[in-house]
Amino acid sequence: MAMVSEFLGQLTLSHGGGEEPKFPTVVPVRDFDPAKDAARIDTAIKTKGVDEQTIIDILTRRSCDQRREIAFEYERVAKKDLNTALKGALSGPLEALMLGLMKSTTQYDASELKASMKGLGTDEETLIEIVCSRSNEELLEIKRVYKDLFKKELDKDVAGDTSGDFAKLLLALVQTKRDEPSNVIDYEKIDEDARSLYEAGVKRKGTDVATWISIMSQRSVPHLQKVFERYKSYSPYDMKESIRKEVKGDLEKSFFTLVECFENRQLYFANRLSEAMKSKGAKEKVVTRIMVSRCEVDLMKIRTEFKRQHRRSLYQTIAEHTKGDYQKALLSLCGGDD
Ligand SMILES: [Ca+2]
Repeated sequence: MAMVSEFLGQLTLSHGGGEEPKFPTVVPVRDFDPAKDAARIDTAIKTKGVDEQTIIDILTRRSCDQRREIAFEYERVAKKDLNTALKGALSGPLEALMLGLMKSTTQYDASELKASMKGLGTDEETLIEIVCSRSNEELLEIKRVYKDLFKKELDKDVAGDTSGDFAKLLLALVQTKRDEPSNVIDYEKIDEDARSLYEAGVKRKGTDVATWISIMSQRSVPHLQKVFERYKSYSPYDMKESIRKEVKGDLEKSFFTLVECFENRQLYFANRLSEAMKSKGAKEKVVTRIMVSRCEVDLMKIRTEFKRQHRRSLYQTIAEHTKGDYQKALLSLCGGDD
């Protein structure tokens, strides 16, 4: 009984109100039969050599809520947890991808953040990607789920794992103080922020990073888009060039990611996918993370940006740079060629 209520609780948690419109490639399947899916997965796992194709066909073509229902049915029939069974049956990047799919988008983001800070050292690249690319709403949810899952506050973990201005920027973002977009365009404020960004950076010796952080972590995205336009009337360098000139290392990467996402978040993900796949030995971690975390959010739009920017479709690029069952799973999440 405890299991049922926990399961229902999770189902309701995954529905937030008033969020941004979604452009998923993975949507609920019609005529859904979780018991049948669970039985097919059970057979696939028990098959000698494992029938990966069936597992991929089912789990990459069901919504997150449906995957949860399948997991529930599976546990009822097989008397074992589906995650554990998948871990035993699969390996390598396919295993990581499938286990990622068994989490909600928010749980997945929270777990990726946790993993990026676990143990000695920090995976700054992952930390920057998630903290700087997620919307205020997404970050609010991630913080809540992070605390739920790990019994710790996200900001405390971030503070413990980073330092200096880089830490200050990430913490300011994690505090989720960003204004909601307003219907009224405040031209005075746009001008004032543009001038402040210029005076705090390109205009002076050194950089007043605190001013950059406060503007970039507190203003709404549509406001900032106009600020960066206005910024060009003060500075000979645009905002991204100014970041390159003024700051270095993880701080530079973070500000750069932020501005890229303010301008066009789906293009940022498209470019990151392209880079990760072109890099030697395809950075599977990055590819998996973006495909799993965006397939029920905006992967359809990422596909459009990908094709526009790189002249090749995401589908063709995945087909070219990855292989085996992992490739089949990625192509299925991608959802089609463009
Ligand atoms: Ca300067």
